[in-house]
Amino acid sequence: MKLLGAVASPYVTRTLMFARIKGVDLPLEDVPTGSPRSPEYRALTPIGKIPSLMVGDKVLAESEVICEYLEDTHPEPSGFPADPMGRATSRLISRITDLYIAPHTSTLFRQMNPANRDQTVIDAAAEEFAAAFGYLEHFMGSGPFCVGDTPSLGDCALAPYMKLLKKVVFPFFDDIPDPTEGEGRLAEWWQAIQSHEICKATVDEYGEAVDGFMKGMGARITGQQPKE
Ligand SMILES: N[C@@H](CCC(=O)N[C@@H](CS)C(=O)NCC(=O)O)C(=O)O
Repeated sequence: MKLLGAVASPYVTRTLMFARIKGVDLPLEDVPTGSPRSPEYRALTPIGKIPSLMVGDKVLAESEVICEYLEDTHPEPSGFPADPMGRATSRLISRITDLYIAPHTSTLFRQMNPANRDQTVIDAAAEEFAAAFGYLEHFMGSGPFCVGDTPSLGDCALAPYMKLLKKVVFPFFDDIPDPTEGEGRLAEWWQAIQSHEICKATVDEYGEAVDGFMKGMGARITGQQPKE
């Protein structure tokens, strides 16, 4: 079994973090020819996105589905809370990340360069982020992690995305404050991620990959250096 993709993807990082907190050995390999758009990779998964999981001659796509497969094939230790409502809540945090945070991150990625900015797009994204952070705080259970005192799927989905926002959104857009700073539930949650050895190491590894990606893009995409 091996994971295809690159660490610079928050979805690849989700899967790696989930495997690591479960103690599952999951080697990571680049996709054939290095491009998810290549015909070689599309022959494996026509979705053409990373990650994918190769198990023998079978291929699975979609980070969430891959995590569920790892859970089914390696049930102990579980990557989910013990009770049904806790498990559902962990999945819900992951869902909120994908449905209400991820789309607005890619929108803002195209607005980083002040020379090409459309303030109405930024205002709309700022409202969506504020709403999404509210959804997370509303549904997160008693912490300090998304649900309870150990990390689970929701943490693995949200933590890389929060790191991405810390790299490409909060430093560039004053209207979108970092909800992990201060006193709220997301601040408590981020502290928990930072104090968990595997979560922190995996998120830091992802952050370095994002730095490398941004360096490669340079001023072409940002038009500026981040403020921090
Ligand atoms: N819903 C997918 C999203 C995966 C995804 O968007 N991956 C991006 C990298 S972050 C990708 O492979 N993009 C390649 C492309 O669009 O050509 C998942 O959870 O696995």
